[in-house]
Amino acid sequence: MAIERTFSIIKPDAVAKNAIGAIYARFEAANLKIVASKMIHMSKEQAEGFYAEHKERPFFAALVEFMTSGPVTVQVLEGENAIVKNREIMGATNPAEAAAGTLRHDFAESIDANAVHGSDAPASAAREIAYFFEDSEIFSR
Ligand code: RTP
Ligand code: MG
Repeated sequence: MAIERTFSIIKPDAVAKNAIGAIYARFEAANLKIVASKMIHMSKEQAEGFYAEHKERPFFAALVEFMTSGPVTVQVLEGENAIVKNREIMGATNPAEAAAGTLRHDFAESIDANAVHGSDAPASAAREIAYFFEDSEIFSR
């Protein structure tokens, strides 16, 4: 299996819960390496651009409002099968449906405030990494 990179966000709800370290520990326990990391507070324009694929969806305005409601951490995770592995660690979008032991089961409150984001495919991973990080900010190891 090839080494991949994926893009991850710890969303405002999980940052507010003081869960950054607990979530980073889950990534590391699954052999995903954090090769880039920073804390930001997204602007409305930044969040709208990031979620452009959802622009026509009924939840778009609420999603942008939530994602700009407080600081988040953005990170690049690297490892074997990183994109699918991270989605498994995260659990279902709706925490009520997320399996026990997943991040959304353990840290999320609702489908809106659902603790984490993770890229869903190689093309979106590449786009999302480039949206937040310069190549010089990523430290492959
Ligand atoms: P994410 O992009 O945040 O990793 O989550 P995802 O792939 O599991 O879900 P996606 O379909 O990409 O939706 C992005 C975010 O929009 C919110 N959402 N709300 N109310 C709703 O029906 C609804 N559906 C999606 C969620 O916060 C989801 O994470
Ligand atoms: Mg998504």
